[in-house]
Amino acid sequence: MSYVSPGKGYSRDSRYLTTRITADGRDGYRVEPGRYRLVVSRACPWASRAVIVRRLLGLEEALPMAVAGPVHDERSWTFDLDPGRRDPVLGIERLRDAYLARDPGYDRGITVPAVVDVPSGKVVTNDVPRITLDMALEWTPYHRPGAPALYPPALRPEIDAVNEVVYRDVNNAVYEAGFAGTQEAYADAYARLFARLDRLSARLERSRYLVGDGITEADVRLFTTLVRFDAVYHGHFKCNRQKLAEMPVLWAYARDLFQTPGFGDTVDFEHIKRHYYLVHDDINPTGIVPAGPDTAGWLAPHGREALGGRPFGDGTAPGPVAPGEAVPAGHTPLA
Ligand SMILES: N[C@@H](CCC(=O)N[C@@H](CS)C(=O)NCC(=O)O)C(=O)O
Repeated sequence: MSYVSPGKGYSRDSRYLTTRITADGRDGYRVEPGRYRLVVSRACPWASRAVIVRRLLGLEEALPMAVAGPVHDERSWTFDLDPGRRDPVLGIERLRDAYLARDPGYDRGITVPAVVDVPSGKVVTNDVPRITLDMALEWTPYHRPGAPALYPPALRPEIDAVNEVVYRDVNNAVYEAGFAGTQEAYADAYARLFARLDRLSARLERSRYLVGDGITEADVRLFTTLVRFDAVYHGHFKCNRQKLAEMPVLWAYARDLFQTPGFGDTVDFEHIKRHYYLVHDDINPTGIVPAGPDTAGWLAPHGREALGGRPFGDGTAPGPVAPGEAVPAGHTPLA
């Protein structure tokens, strides 16, 4: 597959299916437990936001999840981890089938995360920035007792402002570096990325979390890029001024989150590496998946309790990972 356009910078297709699942059902899809299926890949940083938020809020039963295999072909993500290589609830082999059920002429990326309406088999939404906010705001009757407020009204302007620069200069900039088709485009993305990481590091030196004194949506969005940094962005995407493990504040911040229930227990380093190094075969034509880095360091003490902060605000940490949702031993340092 071709991800780089020679002579050009990388431009992300962010035209989403923007239908929303809401408490009042204004777009025709009402919040209803068990009606929808969240389709993800654990490799994907955008999908991983939804995996983490779903677990922090305790939506596992209300919004069941389908995990696609890490390596997709040019047509689609596939359910090749499931018995018979088929999602047991949707009954399909490829996520593409749910996109075509929604729109037989659908000609854009078959992307995760996607939320599928189980009765009709149609994708309702793949609107990445909206999916997690709607989990926080629209699914409240189904949140677990003690669920944190990930997008509290008083903090929204600040969370939105942080999210905007983190998207531009971190979440998306690593892709702009990795898929750059000119030296200039690469240099621009690299400079923006590390300048922003320096600023975030200064901010996080004094404060345990990005906004307020507890975990918010902003932390989830930064974490999903940081946790992939040394495994794929440093080498495969050439974001190599330093490794995360060489940036002490950000490394401690990321370890703190990793060790918090709901974060590290959703991360599958094998899926991450296999996806990036095998799917982007134009920038890794040998298809060799690196053996490292050693992930044991994610469990080292981080010392950030000293900054204070209340990870879950007035709430509590989520309980154990739901049955059947554990990341396989050998794919995580936690097991
Ligand atoms: N396209 C979304 C993000 C979702 C996304 O790109 N997911 C990737 C995996 S990390 C995907 O599903 N790619 C498959 C494809 O584009 O065919 C965005 O612009 O924010």
